[in-house]
Amino acid sequence: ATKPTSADKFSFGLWTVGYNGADPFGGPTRAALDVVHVVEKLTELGAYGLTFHDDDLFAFGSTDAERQAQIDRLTQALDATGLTVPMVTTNLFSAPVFKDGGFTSNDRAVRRFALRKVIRNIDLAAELGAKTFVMWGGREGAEYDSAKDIRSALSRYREAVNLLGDYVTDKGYDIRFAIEPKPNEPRGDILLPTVGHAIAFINTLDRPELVGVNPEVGHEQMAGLNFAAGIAQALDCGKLFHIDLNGQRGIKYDQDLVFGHGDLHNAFALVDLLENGGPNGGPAYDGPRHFDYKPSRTEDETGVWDSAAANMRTYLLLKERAAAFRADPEVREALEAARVTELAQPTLGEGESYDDLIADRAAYEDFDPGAYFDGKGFGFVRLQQLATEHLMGAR
Ligand code: GLT
Ligand code: MN
Ligand code: MN
Ligand code: MN
Repeated sequence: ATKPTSADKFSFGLWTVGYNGADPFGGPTRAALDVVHVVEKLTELGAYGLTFHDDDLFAFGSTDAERQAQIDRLTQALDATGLTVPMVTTNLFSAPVFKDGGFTSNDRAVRRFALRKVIRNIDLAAELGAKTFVMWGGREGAEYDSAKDIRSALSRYREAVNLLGDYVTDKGYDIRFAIEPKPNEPRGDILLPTVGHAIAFINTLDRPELVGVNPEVGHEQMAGLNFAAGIAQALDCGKLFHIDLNGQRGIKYDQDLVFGHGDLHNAFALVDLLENGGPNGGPAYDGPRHFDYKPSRTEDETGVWDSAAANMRTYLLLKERAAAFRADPEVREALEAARVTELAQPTLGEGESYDDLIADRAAYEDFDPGAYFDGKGFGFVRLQQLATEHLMGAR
């Protein structure tokens, strides 16, 4: 079951496999890929979806005719292959005009232009049947504290998302928004830097139900955070609308490695959570498994497709390993012994009040915290070793 099928809901950004290898230190190592070729290759490899920014499909500044010609070429390729477009996003970061942001540029004319660019692309997203519209605000931020009034910037961000929420509602579009956090790069500091910041912001919007998050593995790890734990919290508040899977090694520049080619333990925990963390042990998330990685700058086109396949194969291998972990009787016993399952039990009994708790001598007066813990470890290390052995295929 490590051969991807459309039921696995794997999707890729056009900008991922399409990355030409340019970086701040050197030029491209690969030629641009045509969108029709990308649709064909992704279908052949077993993906179900392609996502894109407006500027990935038709160059910034295209005429209406050039834009439409590219949309038509994409639509024909989708019809021919059955590939879908589950998500669309707008590029508010590549053109020089966005160097100080789109929704939160200090320059009001830029903010008005950014909104128009997004609205136009939302219309396209609706036309193509995309259900999610991602907002990655990579240029929404600053290098200098004196340069940006953060509270005004957040007000303008809120104004933008509220307006777009009104727009999709009035148009009757079946589209929800997913904000993608990132702590830095390209800006020195980016607004809404982590999943937690984004969720707190979403709760201040006019239509919070329309907006969730699109967390990226590497972005949370750049902030030193535990990605799987952040995803668990996003699920806890019903905000996991989309997900960007990739790999990152530690707190440094955004590496966008293949999924699993970074913190493999956390990738295992993540797949286990997504696939087995639901209320009855089933999937906790049923949206696209979207890969936002970059084929390394050292690779040729064969390496591009090898790396695309590697993302999906790693996900499916981890899914198999997580199922084996959950099914192992020794793991079940270790989970019990470590009281992992006991955490699901409410701390107070059914109908018990704080008065009842205060009256319960066993909870306090007769509870001896010293004697209680003495000699009784939790056994978390044994459990983690079992997880590690399953991850390694040793059990
Ligand atoms: C850009 C960024 C990604 C975002 C994309 C969506 S664009 O490549 O680095 O993390 O998901 O705008
Ligand atoms: Mn990234
Ligand atoms: Mn990225
Ligand atoms: Mn991303």
